[in-house]
Amino acid sequence: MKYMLKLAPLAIAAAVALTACGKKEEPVQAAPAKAPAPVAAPPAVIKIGHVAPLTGGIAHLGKDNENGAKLAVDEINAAGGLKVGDKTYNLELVAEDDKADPKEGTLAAQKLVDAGVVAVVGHLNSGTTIPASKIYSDATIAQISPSATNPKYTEQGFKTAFRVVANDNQQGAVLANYASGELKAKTIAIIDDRTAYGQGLADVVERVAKEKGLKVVAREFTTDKATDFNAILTKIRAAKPEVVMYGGMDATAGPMAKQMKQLGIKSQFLTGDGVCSPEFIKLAGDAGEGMFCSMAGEAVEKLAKGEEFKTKYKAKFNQDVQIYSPYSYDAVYVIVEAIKRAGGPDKPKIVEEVAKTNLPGVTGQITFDEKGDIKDGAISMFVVKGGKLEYISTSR
Ligand code: ABU
Repeated sequence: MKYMLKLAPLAIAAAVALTACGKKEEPVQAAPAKAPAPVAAPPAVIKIGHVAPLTGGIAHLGKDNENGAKLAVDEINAAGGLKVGDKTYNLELVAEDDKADPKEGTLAAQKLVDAGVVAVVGHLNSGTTIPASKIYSDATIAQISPSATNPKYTEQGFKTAFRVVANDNQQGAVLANYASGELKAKTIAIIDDRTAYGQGLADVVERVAKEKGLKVVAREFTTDKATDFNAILTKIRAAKPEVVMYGGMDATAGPMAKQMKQLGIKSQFLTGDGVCSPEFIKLAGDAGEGMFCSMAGEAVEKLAKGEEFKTKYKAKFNQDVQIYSPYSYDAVYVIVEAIKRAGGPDKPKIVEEVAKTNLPGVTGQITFDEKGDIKDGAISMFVVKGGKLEYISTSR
């Protein structure tokens, strides 16, 4: 009886098969149970932060910086990821928008720290980079700005603060020397946008210009959100300067150049790196012709890997480099090489290793001094000619 009960389910299955198909079929044998195939663990992820203004008047520059970092991260992942010893990591770029606003900058920095990034590329503006640097310092996270040039950033004693561009002590001196030397000016008017960058750079230009014997015939200011400069430009026209220097960004310099032309101001327009972009030319139109501007680094097209970078960038993003994407690209590689030497994503060790960087980047050889400033920083001069930025010279 016990034996029959055991056979009963098999007999029923056979009968069902016969009824369904009209012919006798062999009962289906259950496959012997196999051990499940091992599932490959997903690769570990290392998060790198990027932060810049992605909204507002200079969002195009923030996106340019972010694109440079993204290009580096994507090419490392496409090549199989970051190999450290016997481990392989995928990189994830965690991008934040600081709106070019100091308060938003600290909020964005805290978000990146909370997200678990091991290092940060950013911020773009000196006005956000400086206040955010305390947050990264407290979290022992390496911060590499690809574009903030105000000297104060690396003068606070934070071991975590680095930049891959020259600073405004150097840039301001080059601009003042250019006004007095190449442009042979005896008088200069200076405008700034009251940001940490714009005002800081204008202050250095004013100091060095005076040392060179130039007469500062007007010192005016605006804001980084202004669109109408007629009141200050009218005062400047009355002072008849040979040169008008502006410490600010391309978003305001473009309309400023247009309004200078409308007011019949014939002075030579001279600006810093925040204006040295294709966007300035687009905004200023033919009023931008002849403007001289500086860049706080090498002219990328003059470097061995510069043209290759520009081609890769255009192919991926279908747009041209604005200013500092090659520098944010290099900043990612500085971090990646530091992670390798640190033996993994150990934040304090990464800080120590970033300080020891000696990397041949797209933007030149990258090493840092004891403050975190790039050693042997370069300032390049350009002029707008025929609707394009034309390289003039580089000084160190
Ligand atoms: N250096 C130009 C723009 C970024 C900044 O320093 O605010």
